[in-house]
Amino acid sequence: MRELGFPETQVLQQLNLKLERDLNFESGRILGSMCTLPHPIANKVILKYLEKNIGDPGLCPATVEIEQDAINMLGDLFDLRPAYGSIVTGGTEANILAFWTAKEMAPLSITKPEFIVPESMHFSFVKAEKMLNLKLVRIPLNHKYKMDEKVIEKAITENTIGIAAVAGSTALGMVDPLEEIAQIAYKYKLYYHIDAAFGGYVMPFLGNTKKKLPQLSFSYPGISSLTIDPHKMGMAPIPAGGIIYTSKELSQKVKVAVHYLSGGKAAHATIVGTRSGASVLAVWALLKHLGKRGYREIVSKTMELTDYFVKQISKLDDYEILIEPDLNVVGFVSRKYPVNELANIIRSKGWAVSLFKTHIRIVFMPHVKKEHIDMFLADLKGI
Ligand code: 0PR
Repeated sequence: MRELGFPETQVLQQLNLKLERDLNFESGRILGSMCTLPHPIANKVILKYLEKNIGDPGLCPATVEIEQDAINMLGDLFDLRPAYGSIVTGGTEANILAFWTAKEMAPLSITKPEFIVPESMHFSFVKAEKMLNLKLVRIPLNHKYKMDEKVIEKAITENTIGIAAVAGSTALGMVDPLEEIAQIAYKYKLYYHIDAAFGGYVMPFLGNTKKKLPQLSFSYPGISSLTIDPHKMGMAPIPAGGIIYTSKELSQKVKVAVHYLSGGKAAHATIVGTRSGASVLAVWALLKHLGKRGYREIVSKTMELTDYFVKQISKLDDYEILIEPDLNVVGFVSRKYPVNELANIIRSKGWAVSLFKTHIRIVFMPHVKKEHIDMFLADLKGI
């Protein structure tokens, strides 16, 4: 580090120059990300309230109230009134919190806790497994890339403490049979967590599309918690995740008390300590500004583009989609090249796509437009 700093303009110029190599969403080249260009209102809110630390809640009681309001608006999307929880750093923190809560809820007699999870789980579950000393019991996916409830029931042992399902899987955006799994969780009195980090901001806004998806609703009994990420389809800047619990008791299970804060005594129910109040306010502002109609419009455009891509790629002899998508995520393969070779070729043409063992993943986020997809399809034809 230099003794004497550079002038501001020079530092900003240096950054500009250094960052030229990074991709940006506006280029339309990022086809494999679950994040997107944040909505302008969120950026304004973030800039204005950047200093707020909701980790010292007594300093910002109004922000605390607004967080509760945002959680209630999110809960309301899934028929949960009132809702409990926090705006956190992302899906990883939310999922870890859910597993931690489940562990705290489990009978003390269970010394080797097991959690039933889908093979399609996000790798944050593995982080939770390691941190919390759990054993994940992986349920293989059926031909629709979903968990089968009958297999789940067979996997339950005396050590099982919970079941997790996914609503919008990382690899293919598939939705597990949520209600059937809830029935099992209810029957065996198990904690049931739904990872809707991606699907949470999509499923309530699908409207009258022909997609026949399971209902994501707290109106049926059995659900304990839900991950829903504003920094994915919620249009919020990073970091913004959400954890929602069905009861106050669950939302307080991992609370740690703190006595000395400048705003007075508090209790943290999140993993991070110092926490962005601005992120919380941005999530609230987006929900208020976009409303259901605004999110419905965003989701309907991304779904239209998804359908367009599926139709167009099906016309190409050399390619095949893995499965008809549930949400705005599509997996495809080539008949000519193994999938990793195909990814290399696509990437060499300047497209950022995700590579899974079985397929290439495209996520039709709001920054992806038809002209980008047409260019992408043209490149695919040429391979
Ligand atoms: N649950 C699901 C179903 C997810 O897909 C993800 C992340 C998480 C939880 C964890 O969320 P955080 O990353 O917010 O902690 N899914 C994306 C993925 O793995 C994350 C991502 C986003 C990766 C943008 C790359 C990227 O460019 O694809």
